[in-house]
Amino acid sequence: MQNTTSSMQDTVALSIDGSHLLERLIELGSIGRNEAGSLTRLAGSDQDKQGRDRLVSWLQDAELTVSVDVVGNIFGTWEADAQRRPLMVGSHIDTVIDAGIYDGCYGVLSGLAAVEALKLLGYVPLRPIVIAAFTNEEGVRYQPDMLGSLAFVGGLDLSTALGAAGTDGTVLGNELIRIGYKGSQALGAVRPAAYLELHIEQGPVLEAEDFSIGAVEVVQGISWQKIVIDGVANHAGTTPISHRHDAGYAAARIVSFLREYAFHAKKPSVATVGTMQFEPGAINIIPAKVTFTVDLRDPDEIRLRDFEFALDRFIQKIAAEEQVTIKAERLARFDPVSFDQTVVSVIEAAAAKREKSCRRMTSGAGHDAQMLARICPAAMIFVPSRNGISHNPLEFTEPEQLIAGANVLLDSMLSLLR
Ligand code: HGY
Ligand code: MN
Ligand code: MN
Repeated sequence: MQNTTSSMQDTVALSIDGSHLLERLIELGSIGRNEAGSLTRLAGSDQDKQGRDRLVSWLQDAELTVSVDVVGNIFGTWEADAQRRPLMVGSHIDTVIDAGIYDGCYGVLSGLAAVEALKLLGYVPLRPIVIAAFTNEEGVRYQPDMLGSLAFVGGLDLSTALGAAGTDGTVLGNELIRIGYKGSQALGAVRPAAYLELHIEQGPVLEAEDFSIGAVEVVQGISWQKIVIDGVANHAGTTPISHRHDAGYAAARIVSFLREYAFHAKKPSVATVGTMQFEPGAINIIPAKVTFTVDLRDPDEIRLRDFEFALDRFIQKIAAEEQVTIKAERLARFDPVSFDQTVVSVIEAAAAKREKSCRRMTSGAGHDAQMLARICPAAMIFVPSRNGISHNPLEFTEPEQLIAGANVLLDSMLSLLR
């Protein structure tokens, strides 16, 4: 796509303002910290509002048109020929509990930095460019995860999205109203021509193999369930083992089954029990009820289904052995997603142009891009995570790696805009 300053782009080594990006990452990462200093900005929370407000002010400073849709997705649009579908660049700014500062925020702020770099150069886009921050990508307080982008692409109806029940008894729609982010823009009012998402890898691959950039071609499948085990409360001292209906024991058996199955299934199947509550929860009462979550992932849909089936069979076995009742409720289920090969190649070419080593890879984490891929060509750019750590305050990526990734995003955007 030619434009008034395309020749300039070819000659001037276009780059984002790296120090400004790093400053904003740190500033946004300072919003939502408790007195102990840990960072949590769960979707729809006061902390989420503070982060959203800060992002909106940055989008406005960049003279983008800010809009919010009915599930709270935030869009900053660089207006151009409205007859042409926009290029969308996005991610999320909600976080997990006790989070790092890069997950999601890095992609949104790098998209903004790329737009600012283009504006500074006098670039005149012939199609709109939209920076997006999607609601509740993490899925910690409300399920499913990627809820905002899923609703945006038409994968979740509005009432179900707004009616999502929080782990804390709240309802997403009410919280969005409370924090002032239940917008008026209809779902899917923006139909992107293509979507790019820059994100930290959150895993060990790029660092272990010494690559600067990941050109992501697949996001693995995700299966989230809530398991409720009902046993019988009884006295910890007087109840013979043979007389027990111990919900805690049954839960422990399921947790170890998941690890053994995933371990013997060989990589890349993974399983995680991240939350577990005991009731009534006393040292000397055999647990009457245990509620916990199961997160299964695999890039192969058949293997993921096999895992779900094996878990279901094991649950039935344990329920019969311990004489407890076990119910499973689906919280989220997304098949593996393959990204658009043209967009993946654009990312590889952009990395090569910057002389950054790049490898194609699968994402172990879920991302908004896997939802956008349902409605337009989409792909992701990864940068390394130190020690492969994420969803942890130790999450870290070297500044020069962050800046390299943002410049590859900028070049990929320009290629797609052409
Ligand atoms: O769970 C995930 O993969 C993402 O961080 N929401
Ligand atoms: Mn993320
Ligand atoms: Mn995350």
